[in-house]
Amino acid sequence: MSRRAPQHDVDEHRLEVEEPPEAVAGPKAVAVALKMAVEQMGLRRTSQTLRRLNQVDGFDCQGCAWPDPAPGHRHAAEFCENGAKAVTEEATLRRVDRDFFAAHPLDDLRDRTDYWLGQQGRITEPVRLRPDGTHYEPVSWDEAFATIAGHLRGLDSPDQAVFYTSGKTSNEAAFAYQLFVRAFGTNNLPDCSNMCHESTSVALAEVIGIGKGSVSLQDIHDAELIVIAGQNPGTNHPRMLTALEIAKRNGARILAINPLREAGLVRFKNPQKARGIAGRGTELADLHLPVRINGDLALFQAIGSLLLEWGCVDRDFVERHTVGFEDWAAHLRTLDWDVVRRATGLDRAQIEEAARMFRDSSATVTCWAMGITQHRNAVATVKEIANVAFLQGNIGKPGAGLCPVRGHSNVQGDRTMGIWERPPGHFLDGLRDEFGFEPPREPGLDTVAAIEALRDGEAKVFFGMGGNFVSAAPDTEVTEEAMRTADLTVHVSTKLNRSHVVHGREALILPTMGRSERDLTGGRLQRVTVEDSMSAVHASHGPLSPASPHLRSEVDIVCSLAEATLGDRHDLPWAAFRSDYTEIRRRIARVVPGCAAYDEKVDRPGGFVLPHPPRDSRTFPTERDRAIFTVSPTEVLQVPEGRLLLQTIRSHDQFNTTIYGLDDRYRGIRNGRRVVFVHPDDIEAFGLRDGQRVDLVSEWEDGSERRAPSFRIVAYDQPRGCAAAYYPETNPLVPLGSTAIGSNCPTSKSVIVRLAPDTGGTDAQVSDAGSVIAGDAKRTVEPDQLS
Ligand SMILES: Nc1nc2c(c(=O)[nH]1)N[C@H]1C(S)=C(S)[C@@H](COP(=O)(O)OP(=O)(O)OC[C@H]3O[C@@H](n4cnc5c(=O)[nH]c(N)nc54)[C@H](O)[C@@H]3O)O[C@H]1N2
Ligand SMILES: Nc1nc2c(c(=O)[nH]1)N[C@H]1C(S)=C(S)[C@@H](COP(=O)(O)OP(=O)(O)OC[C@H]3O[C@@H](n4cnc5c(=O)[nH]c(N)nc54)[C@H](O)[C@@H]3O)O[C@H]1N2
Ligand SMILES: [Mo]
Repeated sequence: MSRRAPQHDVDEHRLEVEEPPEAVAGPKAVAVALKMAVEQMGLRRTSQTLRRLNQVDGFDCQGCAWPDPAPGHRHAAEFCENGAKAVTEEATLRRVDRDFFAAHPLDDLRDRTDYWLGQQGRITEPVRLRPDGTHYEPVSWDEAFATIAGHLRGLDSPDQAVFYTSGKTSNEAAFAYQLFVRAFGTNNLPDCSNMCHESTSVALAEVIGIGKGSVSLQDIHDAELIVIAGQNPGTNHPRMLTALEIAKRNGARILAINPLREAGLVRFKNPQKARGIAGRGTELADLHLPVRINGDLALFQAIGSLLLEWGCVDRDFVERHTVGFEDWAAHLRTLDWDVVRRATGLDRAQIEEAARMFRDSSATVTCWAMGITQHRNAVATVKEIANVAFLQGNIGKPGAGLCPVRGHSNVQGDRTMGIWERPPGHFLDGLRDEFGFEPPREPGLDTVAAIEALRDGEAKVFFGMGGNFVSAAPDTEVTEEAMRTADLTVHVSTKLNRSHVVHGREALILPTMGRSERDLTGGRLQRVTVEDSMSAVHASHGPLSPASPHLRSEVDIVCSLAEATLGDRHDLPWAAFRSDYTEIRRRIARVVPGCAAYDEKVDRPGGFVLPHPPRDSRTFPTERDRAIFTVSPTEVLQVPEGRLLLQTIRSHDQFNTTIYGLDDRYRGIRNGRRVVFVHPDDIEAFGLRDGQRVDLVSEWEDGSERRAPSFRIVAYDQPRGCAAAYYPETNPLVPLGSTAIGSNCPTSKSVIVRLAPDTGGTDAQVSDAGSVIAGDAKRTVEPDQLS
């Protein structure tokens, strides 16, 4: 399979490569964020929004899920460069209105990148694409709901519809949405989690009894050792750097485990402090282990075996709170160090140095993200991380614990609210008892299974609550084809993206408010609630007036759709939900475990923290009522001669498929995204040269090949045999069938590729990269029209 790169995306005439910086954040970060904000929002709106971001009486950043400091400990500017970009992206004054759609037929929009589409601005009214239509056209809300309801009611079975969620949706909208979907009759609720931390959720649920992390922000501050594995906080969770700085000041050591020496793990200049502006900043990682991609399972086994050998065992914890220790220890005693060396690319001395850091710490927090979860053996790797924590009793005590760092700002809350294709029985019992109908019990489709069902004609309607399914999902060509076979695709969105232009026979875009906007649904000022990566739940109120008077909130959209589809079936309180979200919170309090008195508790300054038995009392609600040591085989991911193991990552200028700009400052890239980072010796061994353009061709076990054209080779330090390139440009390379065992998460961090002669796009005479802001995107509203 192959596809041409969009011409304006092949930016070889502008792309610049320089040395990555030695420190991150600092005044440069503030300057970059403010420039982008003022360009798109104007001065007044910039100050109006950023002032309220992450404040107790303000709104929750729609960027990442990193927690806020306790009330009283927040800065006047409690946000990071990338948080400011996320707000700008939403609060921009650019607009996509009916004239835009009239001027841009789908044939035109289909050739645009996600960057161009996103830069056009906020969508202002609902639009519809009729069967065989050439343009999206305005449609009334009522007609839109009637169209969707007509399709849904016409299905042979509710299981022929798929209801996706991205992780920005508020708890109120998520709860109402899953209630609607289950009342309609299906558990087909795939979400972005299925491509993200699903491996974590599955592994932790099995071994500690709950699929969430066990630490608080205070634990990070108090830790003696912080391990950061497969995560790039400088870009993806920049406010974590402030917590790491505090921890360092308190004496913590930091161990970074990452094939790349990410600038954000090296040195941090806190832009909120004079010291950060003037001085050299804080040294972060004490040790960086440049692990080979996918070597973490073997690495944690090796660390475990050394700790065992050195007698570093918390006997009391192991005896009182765990099962399976003996089997695990026996397995590690047979560990083959040659296999470890090949899997990790590290020698024994390096691993011993890391193990000594564990040995010398009596309170260790281990953090991880996509570098761990998006591999074939990801679930086993997370369990191995847990094994090492159990060994030293590093869970359920101050300064210690397991810390999966989540992605989307409310992805964890959405799951708590029931956005889950495999809901636990007790959750469904709760819904039944509260709402008096029998919810479906059959597990639904996750993201990969949903694509397969669409592809095979088994699913016919796709409904997306936020997100950009087509670009975010693996195997772009297969996914796009699957979407095209649908009878109807619907997206509740703030901005245009590729999922709107690769559509079913009929398509709708329902424009919604973002979190920065004042929600006056039902004629009253509504607030919503969200949960961060550390299970803290709190309220969020947007300060801005909505991007257009025709927008509706996600809650409103769900309730209206439910009324149109279900009529008075099951007699559910949609009108009450819509007129006052307090009514939804009252129901959440009665259905969702740990949420008693929800509405009162979320209003406390800083909100409240959901219960977590391992963290709170060292109780482990697993099948064995204890924490479970598990045994996994030590593996080496085999890469054939002449091939590379490619990981697909985020640049500093994007939020998932939303591209803020074309720079990746911390990796020394300017003005381009089609780059592939390769070790200089590998470049030479392949007879290639730095700066050359190549196609990336992935090879899958069934013999099929996938091609992503025209990437510029950039020599970059990392373990031999490894490579990195940006997502989503590389999603065409990830085979749909290549997923993690146990969680079905696409293996976006281990794709076997070869570098092939460039076939597409090199003839680009003019790079359009710089001109995306030109033309239609100039159609902005005046700031004075808004308040
Ligand atoms: N600004 C910004 N913030 C974001 C996002 C964004 O796109 N932009 N996305 C949000 C979302 S949804 C998520 S899930 C998170 C993602 O946050 P991250 O997980 O930090 O995101 P990635 O860019 O995928 O980076 C993965 C990191 O793992 C490393 N890595 C890759 N393979 C391996 C491996 O085999 N072993 C080890 N040890 N390391 C490996 C990579 O070098 C890289 O540093 O960020 C969230 N926050
Ligand atoms: N190759 C590869 N693929 C990956 C990954 C990877 O590392 N490598 N990472 C995976 C991960 S971790 C994740 S989480 C997924 C992300 O997958 P998604 O969550 O589906 O993707 P996003 O890019 O975050 O979605 C952006 C769109 O959301 C809409 N939006 C923004 N704000 C709002 C809002 O407030 N409400 C509504 N209704 N819509 C809004 C906008 O229209 C915007 O275009 O991608 C996954 N795919
Ligand atoms: Mo994510």
